[in-house]
Amino acid sequence: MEKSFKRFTVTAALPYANGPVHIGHLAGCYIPSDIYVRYLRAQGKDVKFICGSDEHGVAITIKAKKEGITPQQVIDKYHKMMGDSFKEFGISFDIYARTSSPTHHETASEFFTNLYDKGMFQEETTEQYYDAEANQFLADRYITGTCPNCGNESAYGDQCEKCGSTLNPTDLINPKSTLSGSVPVMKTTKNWFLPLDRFQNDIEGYINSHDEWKSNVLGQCKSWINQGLQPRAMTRDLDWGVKVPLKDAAGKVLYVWFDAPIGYISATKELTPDWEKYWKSEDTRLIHFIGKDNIVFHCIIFPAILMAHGDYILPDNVPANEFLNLEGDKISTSRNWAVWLHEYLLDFPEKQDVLRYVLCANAPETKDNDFTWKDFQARNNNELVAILGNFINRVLVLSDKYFAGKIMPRLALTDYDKEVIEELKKYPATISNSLEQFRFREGMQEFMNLARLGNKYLADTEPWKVIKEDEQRVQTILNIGLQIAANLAILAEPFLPHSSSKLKTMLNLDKNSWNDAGNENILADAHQLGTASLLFDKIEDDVIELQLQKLEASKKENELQNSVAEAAKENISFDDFSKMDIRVGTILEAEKVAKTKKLLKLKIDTGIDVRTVVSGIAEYYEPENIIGQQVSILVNLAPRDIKGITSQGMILMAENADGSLAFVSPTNAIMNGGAVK
Ligand code: B3M
Ligand code: ZN
Repeated sequence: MEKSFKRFTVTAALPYANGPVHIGHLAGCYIPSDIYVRYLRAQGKDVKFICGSDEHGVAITIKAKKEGITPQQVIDKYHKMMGDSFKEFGISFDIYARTSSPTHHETASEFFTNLYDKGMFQEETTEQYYDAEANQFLADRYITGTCPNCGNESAYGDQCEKCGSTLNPTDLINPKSTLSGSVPVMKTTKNWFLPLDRFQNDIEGYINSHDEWKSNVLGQCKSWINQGLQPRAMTRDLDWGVKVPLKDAAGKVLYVWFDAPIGYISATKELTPDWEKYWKSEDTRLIHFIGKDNIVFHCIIFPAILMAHGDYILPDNVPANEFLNLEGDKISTSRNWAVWLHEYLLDFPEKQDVLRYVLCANAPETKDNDFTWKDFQARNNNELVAILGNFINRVLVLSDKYFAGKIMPRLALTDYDKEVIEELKKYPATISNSLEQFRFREGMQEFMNLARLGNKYLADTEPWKVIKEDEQRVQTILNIGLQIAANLAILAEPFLPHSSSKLKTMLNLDKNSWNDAGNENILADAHQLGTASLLFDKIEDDVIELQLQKLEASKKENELQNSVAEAAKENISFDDFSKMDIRVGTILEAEKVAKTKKLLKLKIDTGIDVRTVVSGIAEYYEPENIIGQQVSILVNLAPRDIKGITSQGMILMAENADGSLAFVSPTNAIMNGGAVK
């Protein structure tokens, strides 16, 4: 039985304020939620779209330590950055709040106190991992180790991001402190646990009553339930977060996954005095959009917290997406392997809809997917430009040319015209059907099919030829073409909001309701169109090349930062060392060794003599650029024959992470023959 709802509360996961927004966030959560909300609004539904920054938890304090600034500075920096880029991109939150706000601290505290007063928590003194060097308990991301379920060696103390399982620090194999790298010790501490085991039946009943949920979501929930729910600590020994509102709880804060989902509620409070009906009324439909790593927190832990409270409705659906990769590699903030939204907006101003289109067309709805710049270019050029943009442009330009941009009445209809009109009428319902089921790729595909229909209609009817003998027929053709364009303008809004409003301006159309679409009479006879302009333009190869180079550079940078030096060799005596006679010399001549790729033949002034050395550096230095360069040379290496040349000595080279080589040269000019010791 379909329940009918009076209003909607739609949330998008609160991103940690520890880095900018990237395309993985957009594809996983923010684009689908925004499409859905825009679709609801277009139907005149009462909806609140809630988001904000998640500003607590170890993710923030770790970032602060890394950047050498305070946690407050971290959240201020990234909260603003994320809020601004979401806005410019066109994610239409009704509020973008933050969990450091007083309203949130109060709301989360009250929630905890409410559960505490009801006796919902178990107070337990347990042994927790402690970093004796850093003097700190190691919660959540302060501890890493091997996941007992999948063997991932960098699982966190609260979660394995690889297999999605939720962990306790004591589950980790070979635990290690991320603060000092040391092996942690055990120390006793008191915390408050939510006995999830007591909710086993209720949660099971709840999940089982939602067999309409996406299968990736149900799969994770069921595996959790089957393992048996375990008590979970809702407090932490940390100093960053919402203070535990109890007397004997100094130095303790609420677990970030206790307070963060309550952030949806406090944000709604900040948005409207009417907030309660969006959270406590059975005729409100609560929907959480998230990425797959957040599934258990939204489908099991948060619902258990809401059940424990008792006054709140439960999530009615949690349409989680899988992950998006980038050029075949996992997106990673710490490795700087991402396309950052704020950078995209600088590099591609006015192209918000192109990214929305590509990320929706490629959304990881049922499995992980890959974003590539080549695909971005192809979808822009072959789909947005060639199909949608081309159709709109043709129909508008022809109308302008033949009828001065006026809608002419339809006259006699052919069977083909009637067929096309019948087709046209089906689109809103078809697209709705996909969107209601959270199948956004499919919905957008259908939308594009309507543009294809328009293109085909023009190609088949050829108004540019017919005009020569039958102007009345062209009136009809362009009328139908323009009605298709008007339908596209309305139906585009959830998917491509910027283009939708541009197109509405071109058509001089002020209809916004979804229900206005699906008919052939949107534009009345004699309606005057606005001026045509291009909806999309072609993206050239050099633009894509630049983005690829940017990624390549960040990959290199990373390799350098993350590569570990080889272990030291065995000790040697000073005597061993002093057997090597290393001198400073100057390169006098350099030339490529014929028929080799790597070798240069160098003439070096060693101060002792001028000698020839063959060196494998041709991939790193052009011969003409190194004349006059001072280098270090081992002069007492026995001469060797290389490609028929006698090489007398060896130039010392330093090796980089990627295997590339660079001279070891003095920083000041040194006399030739000066000893290196
Ligand atoms: N901040 C996790 C994340 O960004 C977390 C989501 C909270 S939603 C209430 O992946
Ligand atoms: Zn795992």
